[in-house]
Amino acid sequence: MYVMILGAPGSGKGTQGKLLAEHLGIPQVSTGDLLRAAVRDGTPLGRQAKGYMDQGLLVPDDVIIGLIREILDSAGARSGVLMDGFPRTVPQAEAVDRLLAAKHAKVDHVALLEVDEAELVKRLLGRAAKEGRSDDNLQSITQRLKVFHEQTAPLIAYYERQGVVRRVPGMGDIDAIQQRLRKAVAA
Ligand code: B4P
Repeated sequence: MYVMILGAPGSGKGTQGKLLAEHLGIPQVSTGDLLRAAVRDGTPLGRQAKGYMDQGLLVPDDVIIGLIREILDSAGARSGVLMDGFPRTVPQAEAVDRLLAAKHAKVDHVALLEVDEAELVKRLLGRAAKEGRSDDNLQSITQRLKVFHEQTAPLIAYYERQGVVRRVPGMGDIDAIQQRLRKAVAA
């Protein structure tokens, strides 16, 4: 099963994705986590990505598509993956479709977490206070929300044409949201 969690920064992709992947028995893969690990380890990928991430910009598609290919070709991904934070642009989505088609697979569900903008900012500033992630500051958060509306939101129409979008209200209690998500991908 190939499931994608789509939502604005702070919508709960990472939080909910982890729980949903455990429930479905498939690995959760987050491009954000992989990029942050690469930055921490000072790899060539990390050195390329850091400036974009800190400014709240997307890392260029050609870099990410190589990473997505590695993820989908990995042994752990054979029976499915929960995609957290990717694809984030239409070219990335087209690449995912091509790579899955080569395995006679497709994206089964796109769970769209819907959260008010004021709540998104509140959550990310809350995480900044706790974890100090370098892109959780007001300037970068504002930029990430703009990037979401301009570059990632068009994916909703892209996947609606495939009939796989499941809209899930993402406000409120983490467990309640998880129950809604489980129902949405079981339908
Ligand atoms: P990501 O790591 O994907 O970061 P994110 O959008 O901020 O979401 P995240 O999953 O971390 O947070 P969540 O909503 O779960 O990307 C970071 C950067 O990496 C991007 O800006 C970009 O530069 C780069 N990147 C990643 N993937 C890319 C791609 N495919 N292409 C190009 N560039 C890419 O949680 C946020 C906070 O809310 C947490 O503190 C959490 O505890 C809290 N929270 C969650 N649910 C809650 C709830 N129900 N109530 C209260 N708080 C809640």
